[in-house]
Amino acid sequence: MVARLTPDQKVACSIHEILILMDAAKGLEVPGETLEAEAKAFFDSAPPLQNSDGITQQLDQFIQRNSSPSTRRIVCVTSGGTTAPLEQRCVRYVDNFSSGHRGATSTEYFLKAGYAVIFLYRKRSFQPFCRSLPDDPLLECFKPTDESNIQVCEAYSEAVKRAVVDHHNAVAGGLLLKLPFNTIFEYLQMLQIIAMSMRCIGPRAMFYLAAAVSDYYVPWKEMVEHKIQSGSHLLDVKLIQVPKMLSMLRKDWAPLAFCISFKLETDSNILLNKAGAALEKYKMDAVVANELSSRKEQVVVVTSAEKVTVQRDKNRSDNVENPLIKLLSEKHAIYIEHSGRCV
Ligand code: PAZ
Repeated sequence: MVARLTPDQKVACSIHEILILMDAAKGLEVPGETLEAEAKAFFDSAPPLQNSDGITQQLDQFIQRNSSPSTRRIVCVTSGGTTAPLEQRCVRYVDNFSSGHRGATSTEYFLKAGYAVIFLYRKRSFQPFCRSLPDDPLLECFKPTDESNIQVCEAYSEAVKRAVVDHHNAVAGGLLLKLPFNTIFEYLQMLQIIAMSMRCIGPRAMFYLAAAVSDYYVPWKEMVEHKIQSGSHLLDVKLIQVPKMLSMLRKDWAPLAFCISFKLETDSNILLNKAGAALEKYKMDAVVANELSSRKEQVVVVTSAEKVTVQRDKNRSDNVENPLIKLLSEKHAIYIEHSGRCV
């Protein structure tokens, strides 16, 4: 697909318009047999992931530590939005709105439910245990007492203490592994490495795919190296569809895992149908359907058997993620029991 843009500093904003155009092309199905070839082409041409050996090593240690002889469940939570760069030496990129709130908050509830969590998150997105802190915690939570000392402001002392202690306990206790990404290339390569590493725990693995993943990207080899210059009135940007890696995850990377994907729409009239279609197409165990403006209030968990509405308990000033993780954790336990393949 070719999109025409005006070449100025607002490229990242203008991308919104071409995404609307490209949405119309989403209905075009990719024949099943070409998916693997497309996925291979994506990975073959992606810029190699930095420190992939180090990441694999961290994962192996984390999974080992949380496996034998324990029967602890491990969830990979993906969080925040991927970027699709327009230049190899990237100045501009296609982005999306995702803040990472869903992934970060869910991570806290998964830890409470006894899971070990691999948190695959967009750099600078929301982090677990930081929900009660202000936007700029470093500058707003601390104050100088004299030239060489700082202290926590009274108003935030409890929140800072809780965040630091809970985060430290989870990471130092070997229950939380945090892996950052920026681009769609990094995200998909890391997801693949994580899934392959988690294969050995079979159905005890869960994927909770809350990240908003780019639908379209510029293949690395077709991307210009340097910053796009603003010399003419039109800028041609050719974006192609990102291969549907959910199918690869289900079929090849982690076939025994319990897989939850998310479906976001702005039109509530199409949301549940789209979630149902994704459930079937990608053979997910559940799809969490959410509508943009109400996503923090309610979601619908769609499975082959039922559609369950999960709501935030306003009286307890709760998060919708609390009941959501309870429900998914119960479903995962049943899945493990029924799979009969628990390792
Ligand atoms: O990150 P956030 O808390 O601002 O938003 C969460 C979300 C809406 C990105 C997530 O719930 C979701 O639906 N992720 C999948 C989006 C998609 O359909 O690609």
